[in-house]
Amino acid sequence: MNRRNFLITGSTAIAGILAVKNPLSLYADQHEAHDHTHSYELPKLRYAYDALEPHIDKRTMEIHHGKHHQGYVNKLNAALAKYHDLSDQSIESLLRNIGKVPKDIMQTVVNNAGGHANHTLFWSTMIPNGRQLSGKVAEAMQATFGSIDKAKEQFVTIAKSQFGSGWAWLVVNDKKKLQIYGTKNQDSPHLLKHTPILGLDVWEHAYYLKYQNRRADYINAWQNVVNWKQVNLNYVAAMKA
Ligand code: MN3
Repeated sequence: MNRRNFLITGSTAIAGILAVKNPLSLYADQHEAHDHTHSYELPKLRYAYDALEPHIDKRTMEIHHGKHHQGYVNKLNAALAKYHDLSDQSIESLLRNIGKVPKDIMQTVVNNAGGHANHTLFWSTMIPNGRQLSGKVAEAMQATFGSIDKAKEQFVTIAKSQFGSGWAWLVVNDKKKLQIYGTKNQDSPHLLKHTPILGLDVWEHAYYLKYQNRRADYINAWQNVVNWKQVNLNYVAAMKA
């Protein structure tokens, strides 16, 4: 291609872009974007569905993220449809201010805003091959629980013994101290004004396809994909907040 042809091709391409971006279509884009700020969305994963294999299998990830998590997001948005202003805040803020949510949708918001926040944290604290535990959170775990091993053991015990559906959590509580506990269903630590920095989903939907009744095997396998680097970032952010 000679220079003259290139210039013609280039200006044709620019004309094409301008034709698409006419004022009407720009307005449509903005309008759509504006609507999106009033609803919650399923976050994209930072890794592929099969990236956590063999510890967490691809099919479980597809259904867990694409169906279960999407379901919480859809039900949350449906519940908030008639209380538009409530969704104009972060999911954490919605949960922390649960008292401001109207009674007729409160439990639906607890369940589905909880489901959305819990799973969003869950995906972000996993990564292929995992990351080493170090930094401020490691120091704090040692100081709070006696040793890293004791902290991990306590977390695993909570996860294994959670009866029925629920979560195990490592949180920064309202006194800025680390704490480990479990919650039922999708109850979020944010409801207590605690900041979860690591969560493990022990609902059967999180592991049944691969592990069936062997929850302990799932919990052990999950420990290979924990992104402790992210947990440390979460810890540092929670302590500053
Ligand atoms: Mn789940």
